[in-house]
Amino acid sequence: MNDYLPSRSRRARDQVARYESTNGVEANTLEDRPVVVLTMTGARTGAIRKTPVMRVEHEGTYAAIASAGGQPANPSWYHNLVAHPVVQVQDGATRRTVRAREIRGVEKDRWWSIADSVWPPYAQYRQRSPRDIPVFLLEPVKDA
Ligand code: F42
Repeated sequence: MNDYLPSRSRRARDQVARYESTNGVEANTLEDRPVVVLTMTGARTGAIRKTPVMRVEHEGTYAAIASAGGQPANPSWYHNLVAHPVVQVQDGATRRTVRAREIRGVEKDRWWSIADSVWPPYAQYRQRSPRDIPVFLLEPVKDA
């Protein structure tokens, strides 16, 4: 059950395919802002799922913003990260195994300011979305 099921979104799956096949040399931006690729396990299918998200990084730690453009519902990948938090983040040629942890409160506020500096439209998404947009920290998984 671990086959790769590409996204229904053509833009997302094409970006992932080009990003992966060029080690992030191509298809590495959205409107000139940097992008990374998350590889995860589907919450319901157990299949491998991939999605591009903005590259929100600070001092070696990454965050993933489940904004889905401010849409009313969380993106599917939100549920995948909750169900199976150990995921992979590809930044250029570098792939890291990380554990996704949803953050709240002061910690979340701090990461919003980092995220907004990378992708200013996040502030508009927060204003217009009826949901409290989730933010995950992607923390390195240490070897045993
Ligand atoms: N979306 C963000 O939320 N944040 C970003 O920072 C972001 C940046 C970004 C940059 C470039 C780009 O091209 C797209 C970007 N997006 C960003 C959009 C993002 O890639 C997703 O398209 C968007 O967030 C919507 O996510 P989604 O997972 O809802 O995507 C839909 C269209 C989708 O493809 N669904 C899949 C499908 O084919 O049906 C996946 C379904 C899935 O994962 N199913 C799970 C399973 O078990 O397999 C179950 C999930 C469940 O609901 O339980």
